[in-house]
Amino acid sequence: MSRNFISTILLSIVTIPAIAANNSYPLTPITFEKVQLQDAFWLPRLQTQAEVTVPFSLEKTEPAIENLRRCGNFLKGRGGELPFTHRFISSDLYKVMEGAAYILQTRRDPELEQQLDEIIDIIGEAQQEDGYLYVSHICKIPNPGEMGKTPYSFVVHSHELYNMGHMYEGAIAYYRATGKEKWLKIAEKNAQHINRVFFEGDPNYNNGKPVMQAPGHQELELALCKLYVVTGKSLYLEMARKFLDIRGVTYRPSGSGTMSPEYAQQHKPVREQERAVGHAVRAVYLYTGMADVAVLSGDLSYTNALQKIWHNIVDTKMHITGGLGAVHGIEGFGPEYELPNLKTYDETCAAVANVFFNYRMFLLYQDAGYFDVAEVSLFNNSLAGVNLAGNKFFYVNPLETDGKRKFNHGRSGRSPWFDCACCPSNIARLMPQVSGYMYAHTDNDIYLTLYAASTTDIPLADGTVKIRQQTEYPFDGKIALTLTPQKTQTFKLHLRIPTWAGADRFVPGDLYHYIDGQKPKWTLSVNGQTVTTTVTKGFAVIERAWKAGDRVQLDLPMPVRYNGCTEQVEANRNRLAVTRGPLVYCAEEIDNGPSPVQEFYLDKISRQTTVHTISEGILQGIPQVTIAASQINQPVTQTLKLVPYYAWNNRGDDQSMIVWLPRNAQLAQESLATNLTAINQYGRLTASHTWDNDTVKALIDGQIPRSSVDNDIPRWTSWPQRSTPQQITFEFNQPLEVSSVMVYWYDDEPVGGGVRVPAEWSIQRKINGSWQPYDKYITDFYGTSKDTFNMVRPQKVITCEGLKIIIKPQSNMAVGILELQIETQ
Ligand code: FUB
Ligand code: ZN
Repeated sequence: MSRNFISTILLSIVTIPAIAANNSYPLTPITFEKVQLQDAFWLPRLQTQAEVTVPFSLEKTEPAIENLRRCGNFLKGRGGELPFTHRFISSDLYKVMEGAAYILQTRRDPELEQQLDEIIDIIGEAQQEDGYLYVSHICKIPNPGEMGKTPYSFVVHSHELYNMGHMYEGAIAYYRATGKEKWLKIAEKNAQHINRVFFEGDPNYNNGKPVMQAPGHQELELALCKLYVVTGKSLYLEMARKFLDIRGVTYRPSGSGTMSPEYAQQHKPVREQERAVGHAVRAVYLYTGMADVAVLSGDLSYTNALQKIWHNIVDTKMHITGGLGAVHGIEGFGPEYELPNLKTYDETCAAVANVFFNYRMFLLYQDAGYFDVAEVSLFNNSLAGVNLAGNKFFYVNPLETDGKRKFNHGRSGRSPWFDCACCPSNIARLMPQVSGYMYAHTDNDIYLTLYAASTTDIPLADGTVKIRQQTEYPFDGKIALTLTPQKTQTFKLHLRIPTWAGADRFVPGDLYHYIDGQKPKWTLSVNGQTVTTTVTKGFAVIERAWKAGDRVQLDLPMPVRYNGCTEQVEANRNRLAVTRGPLVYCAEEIDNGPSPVQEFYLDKISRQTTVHTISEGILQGIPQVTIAASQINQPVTQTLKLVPYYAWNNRGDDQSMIVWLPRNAQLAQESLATNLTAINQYGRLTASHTWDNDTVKALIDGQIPRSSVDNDIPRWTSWPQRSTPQQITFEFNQPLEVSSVMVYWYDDEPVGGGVRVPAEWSIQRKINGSWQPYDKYITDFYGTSKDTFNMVRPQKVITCEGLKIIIKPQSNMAVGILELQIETQ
């Protein structure tokens, strides 16, 4: 951390007591619906959001609607099918509805509004009289598993409270968009029920004793804060506070993996936490909620912990893309400096949460350093979560791939949806909010944070100031402003000078630093006159009597920069990453092939970089960077083309990609070897039965199917055995550390055959000579989706001597597999 930043943090601490006085963030954002975008970066994405992502996502969440419908039918005694088992599918629907409501806040769309009204009616019918709303328990579905046997009996994993948090956020957004109260009332009824059950005691739950346990998956805390703000009812803020204060106090799991005390941040009372641990989304939602409660309640005792945790993240646990939660097994934070590239997890939701958390920290401390982290996370990891067309998503966001690894829950590219669809639904609600991150103010200060061509009105104490901003940010750093106060008016204009625009680093924290020695100088002028000003808390501040038509020009040069990483991160030793402005760049095979991009290395750093705007195709309008690079087995220097990380994987899935480029040939050679080594060291492979025309070896022949009815590649099937359970058994040559199993089912329904995806399946693993349950990761499924790999990860990586796939066919059908991949550490 640079000295500057530490001192600004200390300064911020001094300014905090102001919050206690009025219990709101010291900075008030201009909310997204009050900012009119004219820009070429966000505006098209928001259009795609409204026209593709939200309608598409509403369609994809139809099963969640159906489950709520069945629940309503059950409650009204109408009979019908029971809901299918899922702990939190309704949360995905609520998040998509939240995104839809934000769209309704910016433009009228009677059809969308009606669609939402219909879903809200269904939600209303699925709520019990007492306010409880959790489909599976209301309908008493058999085998509730991790939901616990009865309501609130397994709060650490049931997601009952997580679902409701997302419902409140959706309800509030819809209320703000339409003024209609129905959904908000459903939310309030639920919140009051939760208060009774958790803090007072309700005879119908937990034998009448208050449950007094914090949500296993945080979210409710921050949602209760929003409910408090919109309704003004202090009960909700008190509840949020109580949930924070009992965390790690009234209940602490004592197992390992998803039952470890750290997994859901229950290892210590929240004020005593100092490091980011456990499941990343849970953690960062918690920190976001803590910031809200601290501010709204005026109790700043949470902020000490937040600052320490923030440093722990940016100094040791954040990828250069702003990605958090590098470790697969727990979808979470690993030890300090464990930041792999190829095998990182970096769930899209965690990056989105990183934006939410850092934006709150910025509003609290008015320090641009926090905003800089939010910006990097937004432009890089978060945006990479969705394709440019708006209908395919990354759950997992690696910083390198060989094009073959099925890292994204069974795919080597983005997926149209997931059984666990938290990430697409988070994208659906994040995007429409982005213009709300552009301007903030106090009575006498205007803050410009995320630059974008836009206009807005800022209400200061002495009158409203109209601002017109012209820029091509983030592709160009020239920002031109025209200010029109109602009358000549004195105020301070704060312009963010991002960390990336300085000489030493791309993003706050100790992990990454520029290594190219460039010292670009930003400039600032008012009405054509250069202004020299100091930077305070990351902002250039101009205070003067502003009059209508005053022009401000900020020029943030955007040279191509080379970044090194602290030596403690093993994966980045002797490697460089290229950035430009707030964007991280990566090399993709499609621009540099036919060889994998792992062949390139940067033994010399050339200043001769070029930037040119791509003129056609899906990446049209995006600046491509070209640098000089060496290539294995090539005697002369080559050029390497790079595109922004957020735009990768828009031109085909099976392409290699790399962010951290090796600095020498040996390292390039080694990464190539690691990436391309076959992961199949399977040993002996047998099946309970194989049809004469098929072969069990097809499972591991490396031929990736084009679809589940791909009849052009070898397969294994149990034909003609119909309805008979089957087993596939691997006996490894030596014990392997298995980190996932992926199955691509064969299904010949389209051609009238008798093989179908199974009714169900499971895995066992062999440890010390005996077959034991695989103990799958808590939010993974034994999927039976067609046309994709179905990936199931273990709760934690365990060395085993073999694996058994146990398959139960559908009635009167055989089963088949086209390809099976076992990923090892
Ligand atoms: O548990 C709900 C969501 O599913 C989490 O936030 C994600 O990490 C995924 O596990
Ligand atoms: Zn997610």
